[in-house]
Amino acid sequence: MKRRFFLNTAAVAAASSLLFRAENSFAYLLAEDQYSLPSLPYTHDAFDAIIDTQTMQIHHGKHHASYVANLNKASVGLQLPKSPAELMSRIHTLPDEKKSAIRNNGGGHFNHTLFWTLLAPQTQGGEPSAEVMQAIQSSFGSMDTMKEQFTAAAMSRFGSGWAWLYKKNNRLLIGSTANQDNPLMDESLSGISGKPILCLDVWEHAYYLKYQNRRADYVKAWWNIVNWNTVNSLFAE
Ligand code: MN3
Repeated sequence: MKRRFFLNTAAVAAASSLLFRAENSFAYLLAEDQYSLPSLPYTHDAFDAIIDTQTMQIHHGKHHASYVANLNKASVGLQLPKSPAELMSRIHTLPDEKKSAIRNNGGGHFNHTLFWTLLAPQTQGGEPSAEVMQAIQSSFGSMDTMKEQFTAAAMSRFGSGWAWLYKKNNRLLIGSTANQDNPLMDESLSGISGKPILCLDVWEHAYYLKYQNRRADYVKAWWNIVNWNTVNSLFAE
């Protein structure tokens, strides 16, 4: 009974909460295949008006899959945390010869796994909770201002990277990171630190087939498929 409820009504939120669970969530996985590609909680054509089917197929099945495969390769011989979130917080402590491969591919795995849970087909993403709205208002003044600042972060990230809304000391902040860095990494690597509750992939592979050079159109359309239910869960954890 409990399990059915979990799968049917909270699958997406649960998937994202797995990312942040520090203990034995992935303990059953074999050491040589420590990390695995999560399946998507929707079909590849779920966002067709906003993110086209082919982009979803390539982005998840090729790009994300490569990060997982390369992370597993780079992990051989190392005792790494099975939780992707815990792995992020340890990257700065890794030996130099392994650090960049695990930073890039582990970051890629963590970021994409989180990103998928933060998308929902239009009308299915819910609304910000009262707590999230209050935090947005106290940190930015209004939802519109938060969206403007987030969009500016996404637009001003030169080259490949991510835009983030993240929680730090009970405040919400907005920033961006290069490549596959994220706010769970040590600030000396990523430039920002905190707990991410919303993210947007602004690598060209995320939008080029449909939008080409028009990143602004992609960012504007993406707001329509934000999964606020996941944002609410991440904020509340
Ligand atoms: Mn990507």
